[in-house]
Amino acid sequence: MKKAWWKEAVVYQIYPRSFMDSNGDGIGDLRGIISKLDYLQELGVNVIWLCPVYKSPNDDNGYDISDYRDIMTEFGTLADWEELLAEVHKRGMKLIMDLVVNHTSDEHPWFIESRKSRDNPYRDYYIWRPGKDGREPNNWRSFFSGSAWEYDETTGEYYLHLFSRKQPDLNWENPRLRAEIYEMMKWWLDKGIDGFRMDVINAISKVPGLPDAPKRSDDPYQWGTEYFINGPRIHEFLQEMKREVLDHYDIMTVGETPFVTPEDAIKYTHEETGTLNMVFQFQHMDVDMAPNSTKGKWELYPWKLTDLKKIITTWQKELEGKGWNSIYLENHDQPRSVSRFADDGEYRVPSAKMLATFLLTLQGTPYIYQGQEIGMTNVKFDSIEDYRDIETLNMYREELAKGSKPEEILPLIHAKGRDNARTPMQWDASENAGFTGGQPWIKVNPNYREINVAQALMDPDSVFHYYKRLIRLRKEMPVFVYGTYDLLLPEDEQIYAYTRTLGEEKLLVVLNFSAATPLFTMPAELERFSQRQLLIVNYPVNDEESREFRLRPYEARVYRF
Ligand code: ISL
Ligand code: CA
Repeated sequence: MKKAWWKEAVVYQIYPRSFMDSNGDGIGDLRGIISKLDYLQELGVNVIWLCPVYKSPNDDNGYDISDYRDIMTEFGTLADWEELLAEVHKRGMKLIMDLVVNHTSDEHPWFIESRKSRDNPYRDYYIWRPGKDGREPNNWRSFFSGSAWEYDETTGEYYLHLFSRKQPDLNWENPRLRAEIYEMMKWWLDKGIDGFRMDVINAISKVPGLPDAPKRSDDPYQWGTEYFINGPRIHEFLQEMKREVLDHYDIMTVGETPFVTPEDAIKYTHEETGTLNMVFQFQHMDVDMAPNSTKGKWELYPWKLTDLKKIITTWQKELEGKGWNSIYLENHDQPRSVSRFADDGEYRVPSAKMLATFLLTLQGTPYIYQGQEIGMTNVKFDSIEDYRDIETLNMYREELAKGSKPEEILPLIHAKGRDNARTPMQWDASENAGFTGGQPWIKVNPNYREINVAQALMDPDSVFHYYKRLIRLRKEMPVFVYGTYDLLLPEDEQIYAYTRTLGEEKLLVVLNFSAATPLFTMPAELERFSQRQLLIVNYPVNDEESREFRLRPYEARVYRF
């Protein structure tokens, strides 16, 4: 397997709006991030992925961009950003930027032009269609509820928006648009950034004709994913982008690619023929979604450890030696992993450490989302007034209109809402968690007095220090990065165990995903090793040498043979 710096890296994701506010306006900003770089350096991460910081009217918190070459007013200036980049590099870390090119804001100058007339030179930068029988051009549903089309009075046509109506989709069929995107990418790369995370990049090629989606429910609008996910020209577009832009820089690229299978992912990330270094797949994020659900993520479903194992193992084995995995358990769109996959109450600390062990011992590049390193949890606001996320608010309105009651919808938001990940970073026990001196744009999680960075730094047994130790181990031992993954105990509903093998070196990872105390027996195949050493564990141990032991709730151990 080829070595690469981006395979050995540990990435830390920053959602700037919620990270650190430097000027008391309640909104995180670039100077706030700069003030916390020493903290990230101490954690030991090598790469920072910055969610969008470009000019934006913030309909979707920066994923609706109105100027690709400037910084959002609330976050600071281009000069602040230049300083951030320099300070990141000074500490031996790298910076990757979010690239959102499936759509822009409707306030982007291209769209302002595009909507003016049917023969405007920018008309074809977006996807315009006449209505059909007095309705939308097709029945596609938007990811953020309702139709994916918006009628525009000026020209009497509709434009496509897979996300909010303030996020019109760009028309990648247009070579002039593509050339502009590549120029913009080079502009940032020439400033010295170290790569891109590419937002919904596998949605940029749509099936010509934009056919209606099959009717799978009573809803007037249906998921049309088969007509724009991994669309007909996607690999052609990415090959062109690679040739024009990516190949000319030593960078890392990660595509956000919902709905991909391992087979698709190999096409994107293949060592020889692929275009991206790795992709974010979503199959493990769907483990708690009802199968064949027409409601998508909002239909809750009790997940099983054996299902999670199947998904992860398939990805580990299928990509082995061909492509490369990205490993994540949470991000700005997902609930907190400790609340979702383990226990955020009594066993929060061992749970968060167990999940850290999982994240950092799989084959692939691990991504830590801000706050994960201190075991931040989901939040349960009692009122919809306290929520900010457009996806959540649109779903709430749509469900109310269908007749659901608030007390039926709120539990779904508590479990799956994106704001779970967007409450402010908890820095200390002072008011508003030390995030801001003013009114935060979204309320802090009330548990900040117990769960915060100041506490975590002081306590040698904290989740933070555990992450730090794991990151160091991963840096010291190539088997963590390059070792082959092999699953043990495929049928066990409590214990997730696997080995990693590189030449003569072997790791054994044992994770208890339950509050019970199951018995673990060392696999016979490991008995031929004369020596073993416990590298890291999330509880005090005195049975290091035993062949058989009971795991405590959410216990995690990594042995080296
Ligand atoms: O957030 C989701 C589920 O709650 C996903 O369906 C998400 O919309 C999808 O993965 C695309 O996400 C990305 O693009 C969106 C933006 O809202 C997300 O924050 C971003 O990660 C539109 O730009
Ligand atoms: Ca601010």
